[in-house]
Amino acid sequence: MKRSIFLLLLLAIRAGAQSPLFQLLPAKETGIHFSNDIAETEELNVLNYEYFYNGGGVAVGDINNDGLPDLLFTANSKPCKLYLNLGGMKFKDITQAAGLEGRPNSWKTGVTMADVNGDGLLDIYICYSGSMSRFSTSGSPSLLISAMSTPMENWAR
Ligand SMILES: [Ca+2]
Ligand SMILES: [Ca+2]
Repeated sequence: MKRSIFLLLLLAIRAGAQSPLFQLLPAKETGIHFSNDIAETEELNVLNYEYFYNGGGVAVGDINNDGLPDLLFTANSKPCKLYLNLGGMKFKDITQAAGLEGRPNSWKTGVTMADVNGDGLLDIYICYSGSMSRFSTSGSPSLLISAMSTPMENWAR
């Protein structure tokens, strides 16, 4: 009896080890082209700017209430990217249509989606780091309340 339980356990462990939980999908299949590339310079680096390695982020939320989770990526110094989930692991870049590139010349440290004002629509909260006055202007976190109340169906076209 002990031997058969041991064999069953061994088979279960082995079977689990052979099937990965996640599979990497290429960007050309998903439509998601995003990378948080950070370029150090003599002026802009962690010695001169303590938030240099803080940031970038991803928020998941159903911004058009179609039951499919949509994705918003923030990069430290590059524009944000908002992707509408088309289903079947296919996404459409709707960043420009949504006007969510983020502030130019700013340092983004994260993003989240939540219904902050309780109107039943997701709100997007993009966080900017402290002052980068030596490099550019920055400001307080951005809260886009009910930005999704604008016609999302137009963005999906
Ligand atoms: Ca959706
Ligand atoms: Ca809301």
